[in-house]
Amino acid sequence: MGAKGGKCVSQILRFFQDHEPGPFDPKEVMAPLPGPTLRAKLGDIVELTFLNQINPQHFAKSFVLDQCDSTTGAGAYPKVAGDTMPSCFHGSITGNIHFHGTHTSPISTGDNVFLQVTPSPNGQPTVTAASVQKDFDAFFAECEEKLKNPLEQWPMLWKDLPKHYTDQQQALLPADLWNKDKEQIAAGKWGWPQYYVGAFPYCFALPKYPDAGPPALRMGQAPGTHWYHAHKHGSTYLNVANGMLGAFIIEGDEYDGKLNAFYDKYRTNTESEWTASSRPWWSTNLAKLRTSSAVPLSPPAPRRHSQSTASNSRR
Ligand SMILES: [Cu+2]
Repeated sequence: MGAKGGKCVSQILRFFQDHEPGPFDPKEVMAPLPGPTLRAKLGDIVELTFLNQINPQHFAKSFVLDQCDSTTGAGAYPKVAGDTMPSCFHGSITGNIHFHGTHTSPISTGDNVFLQVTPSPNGQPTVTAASVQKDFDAFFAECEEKLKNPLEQWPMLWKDLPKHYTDQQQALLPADLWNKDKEQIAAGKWGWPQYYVGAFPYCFALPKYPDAGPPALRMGQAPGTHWYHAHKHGSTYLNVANGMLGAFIIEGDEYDGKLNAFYDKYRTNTESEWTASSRPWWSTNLAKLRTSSAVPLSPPAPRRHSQSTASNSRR
């Protein structure tokens, strides 16, 4: 995250174990884990690759346009609950990210809660981090250039995204979804396509208000402990209740700057690893605790459906 420093590592964000409605063993259903903590500084440009690697074949009735998600069998949703469109869970195998507390654009690749990133079709994650990396690297590089001016709004048009990626999206999207995207594309800068398959590149600035000189901005990003969560309308509750959220810490220069200046003495690199000679007493004790603990501190392995950043469920 950010134009400089910081190294991203992959991690299982969450999983959800489905079960048919009716009796089930609660021991079989483990508590979901929240997502990774994101950390950035004022003035940074946030670049995130959002992946949806759900197998849609496990949730065949979870994404039919303008219809409630449904399950079969006794106690089936939505019949037993009596829910009807639009007041029901719908589109729960699609996802997006909403960034709470960000002073940023609510459209295009910013804090856009209208996006619906669907899984790759046919049960195979054909759109992967590797398959989009080249396109997204090029996009992020251009985004960093454009957003150097904090008043710039970019991207605004479908053609601002890499052509290889948009061609692939057009080929993969089912006709009903692509037709909706086409209407938005035709609206030019007043529209932004809603539907994607497999992956979406988030890129937006955390604008820093200049203390001195003529202000280009009238407001800027506030430092703080913010948060993010999945915000697909129709399944936000389901997503968030299952752990699709995390902390988003945005550091400022003043308070955080002073703390960083102090702790940097103990850090060997930007990953916050401690030097052996100057390791604080509590980090040594933490290492002991980790090795002697009877309860594993690492999260349990996902059991049936794992994915990077999206939700699915039957109930
Ligand atoms: Cu929210």
